[in-house]
Amino acid sequence: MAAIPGGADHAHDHDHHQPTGIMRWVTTTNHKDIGSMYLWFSFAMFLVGGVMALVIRAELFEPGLQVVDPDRFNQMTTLHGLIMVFGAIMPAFVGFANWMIPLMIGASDMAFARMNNWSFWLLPPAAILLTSSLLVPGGAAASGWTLYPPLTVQMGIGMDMAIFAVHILGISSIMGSINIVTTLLNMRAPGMTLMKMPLFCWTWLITAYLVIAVMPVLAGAVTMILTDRHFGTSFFNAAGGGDPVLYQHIFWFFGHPEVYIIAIPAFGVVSQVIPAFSRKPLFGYASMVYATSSIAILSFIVWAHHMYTVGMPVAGQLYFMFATMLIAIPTGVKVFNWVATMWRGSLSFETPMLFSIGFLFLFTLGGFSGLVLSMTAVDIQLHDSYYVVAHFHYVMVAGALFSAYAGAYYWLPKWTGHMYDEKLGKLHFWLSIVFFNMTFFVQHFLGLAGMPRRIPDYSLQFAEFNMISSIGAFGFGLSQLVFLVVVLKCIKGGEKASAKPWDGAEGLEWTVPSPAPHHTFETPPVFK
Ligand code: CU1
Repeated sequence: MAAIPGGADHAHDHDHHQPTGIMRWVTTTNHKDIGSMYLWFSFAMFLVGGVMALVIRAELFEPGLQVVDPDRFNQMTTLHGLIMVFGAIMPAFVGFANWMIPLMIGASDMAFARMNNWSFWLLPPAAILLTSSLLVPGGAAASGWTLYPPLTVQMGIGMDMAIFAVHILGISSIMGSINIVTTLLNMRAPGMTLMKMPLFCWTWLITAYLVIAVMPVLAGAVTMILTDRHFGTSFFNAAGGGDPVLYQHIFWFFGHPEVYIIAIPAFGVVSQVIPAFSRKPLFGYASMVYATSSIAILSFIVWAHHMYTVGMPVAGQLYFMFATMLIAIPTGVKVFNWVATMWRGSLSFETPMLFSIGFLFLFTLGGFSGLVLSMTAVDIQLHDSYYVVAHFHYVMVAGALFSAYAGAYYWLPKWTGHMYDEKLGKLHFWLSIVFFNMTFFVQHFLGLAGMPRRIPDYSLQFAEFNMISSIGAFGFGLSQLVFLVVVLKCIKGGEKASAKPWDGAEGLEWTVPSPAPHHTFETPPVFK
């Protein structure tokens, strides 16, 4: 091989000195290694957050207090939310981004390969900090994942640990997003214009901007809680001239775009999978890009639909109601495009397609219950009820988790070189979709009947639906172990995957030479 200083040979030379064993993973700058670590980490966190959900559902299996005391119960709801949002879903999609973006655009790696390593390795300490706060005096934050003051100004040291963990997790996702933006804008193969990028790349470009815009807002909000707690400020303390409602405004200015930080990469995955299993190109590519961008922009101007009950002026309520309803338009465009992609396609229903169609049905259902909640008059009745819990689990689980599964099954042959066990994959899908609906569909009825969220006990009238929901939750939790079996089996062996295992409209990432020419920013191109 001809010697190109700082070029391909540099990488080649490097191979001889590469650390092995655990040090390989600690020091790696390879986007595939880092992608795999993100995915494994997020699955581990998914199981930890899942166990907490099962503690919650065990307590709610029947009326009365049986499993945990109310304080522990509240700590479970808080950590379940924080872990699932920041530890499971977001890192999962950053894992997909790391694995697939360089392959999709023909880049050799992410732009900042070492920062990529750092972004990942910030996550385990943050996760340990957050979960170990259960062990300190007073226990973990018991405020719910939204960390509303004045409650959070008064809690014990577990709250400080949660704040610090949120800071670290935020830094990690900001660095990951800077890496993604830089990679997508600077390292595309010649000829790949922005409007030729696979849609997954587009969705991550938009998501990364959202992350960079709103994670610092959350960091600001929790830092203000921190200074209210320890440094004598009164941002959120009415006695000192502050206002607890201010926190809600700042938090939800982050929190609503956060919903789309979770959902938009999921849209991207589904937009890769549905065309492949329809043997057709994606319908309405340009409209997908514009719709996704519109959703992202609108997500900044609807935040107070989470706070209709704080006593805002009617004009404010009306504004936030109509602005929220506007989001249904670009979302409708996307759903229409996915359906039109399937229309008259040569469909097949392997596991990735099943999860994508499951996503399509159930995410749309979650969108409609969101539309119900967007109406101020209705929301004032349903605020802080199980209807809200049902709504956002349709968005988070059937939306984000199902599409993550769609992507994982779709790309497992690319990642491992083996086909996964299709029978087990389908079993995983059907168990998931049945138990998911058993868990969460009935929660709509609980909410409509007036059952409040974040409460460990309830009156007898809610008993039946809670029992159904809890059985569903345990079924759902156990079903996820099928996925673990599928992945381990697939890594260990199985039928060899061909270059185009789905025999259809797979994207560029399946055929691109890998690794591509060496041109990350950290080994600058040499001028000849
Ligand atoms: Cu929102």
